[in-house]
Amino acid sequence: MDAWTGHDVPTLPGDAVAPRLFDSARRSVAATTPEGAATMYVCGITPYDATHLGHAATMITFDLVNRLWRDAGLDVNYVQNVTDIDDPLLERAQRDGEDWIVLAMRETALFREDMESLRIIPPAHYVGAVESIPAIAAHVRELVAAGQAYALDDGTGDLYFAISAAPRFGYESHLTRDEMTVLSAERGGDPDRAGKRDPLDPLLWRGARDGEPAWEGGELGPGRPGWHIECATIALGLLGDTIDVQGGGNDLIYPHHECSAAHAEVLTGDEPFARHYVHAGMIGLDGEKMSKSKGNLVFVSRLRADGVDPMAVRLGLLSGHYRADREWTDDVLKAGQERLARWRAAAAAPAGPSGEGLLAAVRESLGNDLDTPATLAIVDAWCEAALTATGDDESAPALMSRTVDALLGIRL
Ligand code: 5CA
Ligand code: ZN
Repeated sequence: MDAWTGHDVPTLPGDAVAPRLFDSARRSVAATTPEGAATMYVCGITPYDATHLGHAATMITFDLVNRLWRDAGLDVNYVQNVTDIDDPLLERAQRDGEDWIVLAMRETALFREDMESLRIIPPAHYVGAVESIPAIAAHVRELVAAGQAYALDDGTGDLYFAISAAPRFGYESHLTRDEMTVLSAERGGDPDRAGKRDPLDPLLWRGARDGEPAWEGGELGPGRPGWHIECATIALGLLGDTIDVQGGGNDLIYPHHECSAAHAEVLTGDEPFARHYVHAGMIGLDGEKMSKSKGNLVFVSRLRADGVDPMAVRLGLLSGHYRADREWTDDVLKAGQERLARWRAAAAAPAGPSGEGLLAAVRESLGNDLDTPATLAIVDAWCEAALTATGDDESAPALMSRTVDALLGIRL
């Protein structure tokens, strides 16, 4: 499907290196080391409601990775999916008496607008689950043929992946089986379902049910794809066997990213699915994770309709570290608005401290696992100096403006 429209990204003088990022599998920060083009797959929305600030924060996180790789002179092949068929979408459509396709199309269109307003560089490939069904079904057939997947014998036509086929299962999330069982039940899995070989085995293909959409699966029979195989198939098809970064929020560490990696690694003969599993913290409101199912949401589109500058929203979200679970409050937004105004004023100053010095410091702090709180403090200090007529680099305000545009996505 179509992505959104991008903006020009300024190029910056001097050299930069690829960022160091925390990897959930290693449990430490490590340099990203793309060979040729850098490849990134980010888990996108399930379009049954509007984009909230949690989605925005996660998309901004991976937008920074994209920007830092480009600044380091790398080509970036970025893929994002849209889970445009899954249980939550069908449930919401049913609740509201709406056609699920209309719902998905409307919310995806709104997401595109929100992403554009937040100056997120669009992915090279924006891919829906529905359009990927033939490729997903082919992968499921391969897994069945290899004995790595099995059908339940309850007549439903539901097929499961045998996690016993994935020797490294668990390497990404490092959870105990008990923890996995709890999370699996909370996040779309069905550990209690009778007839599975292992309670943690994830669904690969759901046999057709009355009143639910279904697609031809060849020997699988009609049905629709499971969630984890969707992302494994889209990533493998467009990015190859091993990607540099598999990204998403930390609510996807288990089961989604563990199971996607297991599917992919079994399909490719054990090539590691990702060199880095990178996870953004959860944005909360009133002490709870912002989520469509809880309904405690602040929508990007609502803020835009209220006349809030998306750059202030972006600065608000960047003021916390991407890995931290953190709260969105009115004060976070207010601080973002004030900072934006200060930065704009400073960019219009006649001179300031060294622009090259600022650029080097920003590259250094962002390259260090996207340390945006430190980066914002560095830019704040430069602005303070420029506004109090400290420093005589007349080219610095223009370079400061290009720097925050290119690396932070903040257009002054
Ligand atoms: N379609 C699947 C991924 S394949 C999905 O999780 N969709 S979603 O709409 O629930 O979330 C879209 C992206 O936003 C995911 O990367 C998810 O991890 C992230 N996300 C969801 N809620 C939050 C939140 N409160 N804070 C930060 N990120 C969030
Ligand atoms: Zn995903």
